[in-house]
Amino acid sequence: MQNINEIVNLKRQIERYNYEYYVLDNPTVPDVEYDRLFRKLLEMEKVHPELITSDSPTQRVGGTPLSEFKQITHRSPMLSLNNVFNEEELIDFDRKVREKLNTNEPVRYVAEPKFDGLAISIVYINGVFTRAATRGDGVTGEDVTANVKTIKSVPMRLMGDDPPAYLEVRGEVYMPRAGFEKYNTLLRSLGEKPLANPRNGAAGSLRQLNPQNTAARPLSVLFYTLGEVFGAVMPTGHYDILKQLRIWGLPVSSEVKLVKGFEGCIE
Ligand code: IWH
Repeated sequence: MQNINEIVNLKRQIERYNYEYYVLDNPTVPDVEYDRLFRKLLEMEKVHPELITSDSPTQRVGGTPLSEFKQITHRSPMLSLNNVFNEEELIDFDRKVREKLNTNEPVRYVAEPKFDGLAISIVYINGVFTRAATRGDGVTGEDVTANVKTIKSVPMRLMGDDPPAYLEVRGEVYMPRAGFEKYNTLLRSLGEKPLANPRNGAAGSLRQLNPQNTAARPLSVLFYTLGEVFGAVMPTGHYDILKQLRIWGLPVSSEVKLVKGFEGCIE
């Protein structure tokens, strides 16, 4: 009983430190203290293997190599975005939006960056990380659960007391520049072929059948939209949805702004 409580508290503490370090980019303890707690958890789980849960921070790199990826059909298709390349096309887009909304008022838009990585869908059931799939062709993707688990900025459990029964979030797995350069320096020193660019780096990293390989790559994630949600009342506006994702501890870009009309978009 005492052990259960201690393990539960250790797991929470370590995931909180992960969140501060990888999501907030603002650690509150020295690395050696984090390391000490992690080793303590490993030790306790070795003595009490029956207390190991799938969302334990020690289980992020547990997986044995797969022989292939399972296919997963998305509950709703993962569509791609349309582009505009100049002001005229943007004004045209805005006009169509206002026609559909039957309004002459300026529309409130959310301006945000588009990330160059790999689109991913993650399902949390009762707040626990359960499954991750690539976008694939938009209808069917690959089950990359074990690989995505190794990305430390992906929470294994949502924050807060009342998570949805079923939550699908969608975002982009990407390789930050600094990590990309560092990883290529390592590859070159080993006499291996460097990654062509960060996007290929991210895609190749998620396609590893051995999660240990994925764990060694510098990957990060930013969430930008919802898939299907059951058992929760979600905000209706996109901006408020992003705020809710942040409250759950999911990494969302901070370069997101509510703007007014096409002029706001251009600005
Ligand atoms: C020995 N790090 O991954 C060691 N400070 O809250 C342990 C941990 C880390 C390094 C070296 C670089 C990095 C630190 C924290 C949390 C997670 C994590 C922290």
